[in-house]
Amino acid sequence: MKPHPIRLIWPRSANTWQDTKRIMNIEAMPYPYALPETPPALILIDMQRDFVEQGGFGSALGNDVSLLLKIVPTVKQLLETARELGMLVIHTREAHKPDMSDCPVSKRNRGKCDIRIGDEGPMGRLLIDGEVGNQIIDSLKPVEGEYELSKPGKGAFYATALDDILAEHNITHILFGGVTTEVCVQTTMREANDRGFECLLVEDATESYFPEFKQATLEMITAQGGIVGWAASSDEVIPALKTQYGK
Ligand code: C5J
Repeated sequence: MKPHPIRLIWPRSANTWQDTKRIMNIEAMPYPYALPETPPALILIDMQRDFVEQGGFGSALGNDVSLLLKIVPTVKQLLETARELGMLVIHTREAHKPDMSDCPVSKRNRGKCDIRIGDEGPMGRLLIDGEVGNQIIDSLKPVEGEYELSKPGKGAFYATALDDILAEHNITHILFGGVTTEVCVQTTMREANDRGFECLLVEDATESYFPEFKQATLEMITAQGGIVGWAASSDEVIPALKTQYGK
């Protein structure tokens, strides 16, 4: 894969406390999350059939996908709120090019499964752009004005335009949902935190095939004074967003 060109990047300055008029706080762990004057972005990670439905990559790895399906109504509520309030919405899909030139051999070979990334499964080739299994599930399909990013890595910043999109929209705060909590969601949140974004994970809008890993992730990101960011439930997040940004 072509290496990312070296760019001289200075820390963001737009999200210092002086720049941000705080009106509304969200009750969160480890302490209240202060919403900025202009709406945060919502990033929904990999709500694609490959992970959430039977016959995709997740089930090929031997996971029980029903756990992930349970969060769909909450993710939908969050998405509808973001749409109603005109928030920037970004959907990601973990996807490789059909020629798999962006899939490291190490990634394809990992694990002891019968079918691997790029192999034909019940919903087409696993984790390949354009295949049925690679689509965002019907109930969360992106609409006009929303971004749909295909990402070859676990983190959504790696080899994508995410950083540029967020800068273009002057985003300083990001709300996260999606799957799986400890893999692509956590990786992306850590990448965002390092880039200076104020990140909050909506805890009932994310899920793992391993409930104990989800719990550990929530604890890890919020530990040490929110070393990666905040976590809050949609019951706290949605009303606060509506109060802060509703007409
Ligand atoms: C995984 C993801 N678990 N979206 N991908 O391989 O978390």
